[in-house]
Amino acid sequence: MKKAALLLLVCLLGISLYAQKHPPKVKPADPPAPYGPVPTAAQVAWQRMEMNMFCHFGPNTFTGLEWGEGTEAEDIFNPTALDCNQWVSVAKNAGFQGIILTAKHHDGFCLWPNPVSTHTVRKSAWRNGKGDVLKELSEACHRGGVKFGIYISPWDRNAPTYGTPAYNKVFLKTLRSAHKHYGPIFEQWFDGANGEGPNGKRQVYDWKKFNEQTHKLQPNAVIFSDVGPGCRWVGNEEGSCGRTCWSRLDVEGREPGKNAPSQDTLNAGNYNGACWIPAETDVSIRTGWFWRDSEHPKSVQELLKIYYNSVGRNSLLLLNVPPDNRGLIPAEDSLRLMEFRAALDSIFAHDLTKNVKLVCASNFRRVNENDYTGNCYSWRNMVFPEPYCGFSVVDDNFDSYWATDDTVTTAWVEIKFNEPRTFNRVMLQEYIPLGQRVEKFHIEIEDENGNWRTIAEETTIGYKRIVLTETVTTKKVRVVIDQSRACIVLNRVGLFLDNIYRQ
Ligand code: FUL
Repeated sequence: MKKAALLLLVCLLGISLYAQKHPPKVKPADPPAPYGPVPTAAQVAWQRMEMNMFCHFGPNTFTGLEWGEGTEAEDIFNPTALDCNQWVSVAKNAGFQGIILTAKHHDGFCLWPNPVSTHTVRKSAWRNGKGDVLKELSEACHRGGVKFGIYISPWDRNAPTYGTPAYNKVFLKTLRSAHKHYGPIFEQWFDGANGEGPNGKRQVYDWKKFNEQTHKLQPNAVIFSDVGPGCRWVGNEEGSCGRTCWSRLDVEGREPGKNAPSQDTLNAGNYNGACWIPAETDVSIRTGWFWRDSEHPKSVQELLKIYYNSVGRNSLLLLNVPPDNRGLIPAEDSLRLMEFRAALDSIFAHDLTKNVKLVCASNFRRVNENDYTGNCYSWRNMVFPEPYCGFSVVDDNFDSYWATDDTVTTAWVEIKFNEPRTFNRVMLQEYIPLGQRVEKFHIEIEDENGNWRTIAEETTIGYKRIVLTETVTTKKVRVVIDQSRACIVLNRVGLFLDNIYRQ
């Protein structure tokens, strides 16, 4: 009898080992078709950077102005201890993936020896006219593994040709000189301010040519402006993206500046927007964009609020950290950034879904109901893993996702713990290479009596959504997608406990 039982056990073990090595040869379901406009590979890579550092630096750093007149003497620009390696190390330690520098602000002063301008570092006494901030920063970024981007203001209060068609040619040459010598550039920043030039005229910009040439010389550069085409202004400078935020925008007949979509539209995107133009939230760590001795960095609480209202709302955060008149990031700003980083790490380092064993979904796509295991459960180390099952929302692979059948636009995914867990942040991600779909969802937990209780109701998700909830303790959490514009495609659900930010 004992022998028979042993034999049976050995057989079962053998079958199970065999099955693990030789899963049944069933054709997996087709992946979902893309829905609506979708991002380019460069836009996906850009969005995944999440947080970048902005550096406003130039004559204004020395005059205290926000908008220089364009008449400042070149010698005004005289950083006494410029060290771009320090900027890069601050950025890296703070968790920024890229740095964008004001290579030319509205005053027209160029931080590199632009051959088509006389208002540049070449004309200043700084380093006997041999200095080049673009060179130093681009090289420091390259060495440090941080991506490099540039802001080149089309508005120019110094260029004598400004306000005439000739200026567009000068501006194209300016762009060319920066793009040819300091790349690769991950983002080209065009602001929308368009005031008068030295001759009292306003410029009619040739945006089409500016964008075309940029794409030709820097094919992976995402172009920022009020209307993209790579990414868009979020509509304010307070660091707040819309609670509903579509990465879609209508730009037909629109231009940066006066002819841009309304600030509300930029904040929320267009529900049926024809183009994929995600929101970028630019905001300064201090009051102004340029350094001033009298100003100080925002608190960790304010920075966390900005983080939740930008990265947590389907936007990229571009945080301005202005170098001072020595050419260094002041100690108080870098210390504040380290505190901010430490806060983010302590909140997001412990994802409660990390070791979860069981995830259940009300639906997921497979060729037919009889394939594989035939129920809605999926668990870690499944013998026959299903590519689109619920478990995909807790694995670490960006490209693996939970996806429902083509016709299913309302469904839930449930995370089950063995022991109760406490959290107050729910992080969700849609797999944006296939478009943005979810327009209404809510989060439920099971209470100790076995009743489901809603703890949050929201609209869009997009690349990343962090929902702030009350602090709850539960063994079961459900993300319920109430309305999706096509089948649901979610690649991540994370659960965290934030003991730092006071909402
Ligand atoms: C605006 C500019 O006018 C400000 O000076 C600043 O550079 C901000 C980021 O963009 O359009």
